[in-house]
Amino acid sequence: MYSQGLDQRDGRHDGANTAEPAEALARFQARIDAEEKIEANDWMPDAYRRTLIRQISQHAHSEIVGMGPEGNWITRAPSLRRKAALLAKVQDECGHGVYLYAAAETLGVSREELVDALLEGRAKYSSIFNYPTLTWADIGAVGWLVDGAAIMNQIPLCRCSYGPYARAMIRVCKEESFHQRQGFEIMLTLSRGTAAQQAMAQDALDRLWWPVLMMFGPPDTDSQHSDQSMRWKIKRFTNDGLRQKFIDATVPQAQYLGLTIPDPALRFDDASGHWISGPIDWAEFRRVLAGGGPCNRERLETRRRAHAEGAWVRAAAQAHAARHEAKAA
Ligand code: FAQ
Repeated sequence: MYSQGLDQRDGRHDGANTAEPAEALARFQARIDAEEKIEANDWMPDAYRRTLIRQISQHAHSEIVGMGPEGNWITRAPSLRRKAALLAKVQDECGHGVYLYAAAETLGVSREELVDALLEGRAKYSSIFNYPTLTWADIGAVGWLVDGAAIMNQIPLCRCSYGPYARAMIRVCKEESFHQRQGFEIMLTLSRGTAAQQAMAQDALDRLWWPVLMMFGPPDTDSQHSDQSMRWKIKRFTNDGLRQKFIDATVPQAQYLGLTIPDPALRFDDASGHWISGPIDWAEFRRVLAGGGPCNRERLETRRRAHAEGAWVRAAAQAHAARHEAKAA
């Protein structure tokens, strides 16, 4: 019930729907290869549509569930300035969820269907949001690392072949970049602070580093969807490719902060020019996806409660719209 399994209607992701003429599929692929944007009313293979609905809705759910871990700290932010920035960030995340649900709706699903899948535990959202935010430093680390990873993954999505998703990503990325800055600035303040503050910053990095690396998804060898999504130019880089870019960008930032990446095997490889990470515990990733993360249960219960408590708002909005329509008629 608390797992993150997705309701897949036919389980095929290879784009080979036998009912679709080979000629139409070839024309579609030619448009993709020519870097044309696919728009909502254009013909598209059924599997392309389903892949996008899956990815965009999981992304939307991540933004909405992701408000929780930070929302917990709004009332405990250490100053008015920190509180205002955190409030704005959490509101932005809500906005991202709304754009993304709207982008998914252009593919012929309703927001209600998508939200029900989340609330019933049938839809996935990013594994990272099943970890707790235990101290104020976690808010810095979430901004620095989680938003940093989100940007690394989302900048290429601005060039996704599906127009509505690509356009939504442009604004989302601009806002994520402010989020990353505010997180890094919190970490900078703590790491230039007292010994206790430095220890708090290091502890947040220690707990979040590995879960953040898992945000990029399973290793390429285990990624079910990457090959087809790359052919369709939904994804522009593989999971491992983006994870490596993130590690290369983040290690020097940690060094600047005077913090230690909790990976004794981490080393710089002169030949490739990359930071090489030690092994990632993929058993932990699978456990979190199966519902066994530290906060899976709490996150879904919070969403269900928020949805139930918001029922009167939805009812009032619908009544208002119906009155307007009646008046116009
Ligand atoms: N957590 O074959 P692949 C944010 C699933 S936004 C949970 O490699 P794909 C903003 C995957 O869905 C963070 N599930 O899949 C923020 C698939 O399951 P399915 C979210 C994961 O799609 C910041 C299965 O494993 N960003 O943080 C994860 O080609 C701060 C096999 O994987 C997006 O959603 C995971 N980490 O590549 C908010 C970006 N990784 O559907 C608040 C858009 C994989 O077959 C505070 N999404 N899975 O049952 C993507 O780019 C892709 O979907 C990937 C996965 C890269 C996440």
